[in-house]
Amino acid sequence: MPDSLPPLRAAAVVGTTLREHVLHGMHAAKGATGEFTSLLNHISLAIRIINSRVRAAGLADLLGYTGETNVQGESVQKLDTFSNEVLMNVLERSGHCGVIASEELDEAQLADHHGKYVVLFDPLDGSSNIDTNVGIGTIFAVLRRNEPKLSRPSLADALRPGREIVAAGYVLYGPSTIFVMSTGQGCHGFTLDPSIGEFFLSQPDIQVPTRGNCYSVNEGNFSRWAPEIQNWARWVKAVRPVGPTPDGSTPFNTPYGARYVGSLVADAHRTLVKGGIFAYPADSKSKNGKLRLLYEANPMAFLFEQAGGAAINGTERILDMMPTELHQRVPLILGSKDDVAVYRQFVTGERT
Ligand code: AHM
Ligand code: MG
Repeated sequence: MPDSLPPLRAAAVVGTTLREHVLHGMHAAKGATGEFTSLLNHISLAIRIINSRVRAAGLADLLGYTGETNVQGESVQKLDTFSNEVLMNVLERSGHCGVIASEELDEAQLADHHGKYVVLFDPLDGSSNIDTNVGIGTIFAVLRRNEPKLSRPSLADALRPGREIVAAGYVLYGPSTIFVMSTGQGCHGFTLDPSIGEFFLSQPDIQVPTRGNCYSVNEGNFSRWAPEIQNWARWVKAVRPVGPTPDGSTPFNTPYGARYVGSLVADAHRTLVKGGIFAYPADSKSKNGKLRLLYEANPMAFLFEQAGGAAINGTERILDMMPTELHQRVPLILGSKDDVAVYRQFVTGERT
């Protein structure tokens, strides 16, 4: 080694861990008891366990289907079941959850009577991509129960609008494992160092660009969409005249590029980092869209808003929707503010 290298300083070498980041937030919050911090640490533990199995799935006989069908009518993969059991187990043992609900369970589980929190999750999103080694993920939202000391946990604790979320995140098991999280103070990305099993802050304060140049949608559904959605899809592919944008940024005159993985976590993560738009609209087959409000759309919407982006169901802000059912589906459009605004204009008829 050349002796001209400067000596390494620990502060520059050891980054901020997820644990430290969460703890820092707790110290800043008045009256914090440490339960929220402990809950997030439990979620992080479950994620590291799921990650280790996802990484070795082909070796551990974890690929393929269980032969069962879940409440959504979808075939259950072995990794779906495993991920669900890990999260359930870790969350129940945390003692902080009054209600736990998962894409893989028919009903919400009413857990610890004194648990202050509600955790809603999709344990393994993009499961149709598992067997082909394409990016998959975990998505979750945390809400605070109403009056946990006075009332028993109930489904009503979970059926709250997304604007009441106190923390949300997703994990993308991609080339590296990335954990994107927000506790309402910005949106931050952490990368897992697999050699020591610790998440380190790698993308502090993520900001979605105001406008992007990619659209992400399953265009195989084109013939099933309403005419206004078809018009939007024609618009993103059209060459448009250059004109000034409202914020004075670079005008776009080329068609948008298409990027669609088919795993919400992967498509949303790319959109969060690079800008543009992700859309899963309603269609004649999926009349209310395909994605689930409580554990897919709401946590993503929370993260995108924290990063300066937007999320709507076509016309309405996702976070303002009042859920009526645990597994409710919703059209989901999220991404750069300007791109989401253009989509909305097509839906409302301001653009044709
Ligand atoms: P899953 O949670 O059962 O995996 O299903 C949700 C997935 C999303 O990850 C993705 O955005 C969408 O469904 C893909 O649907 P399609 O195959 O219709 O494009
Ligand atoms: Mg999913």
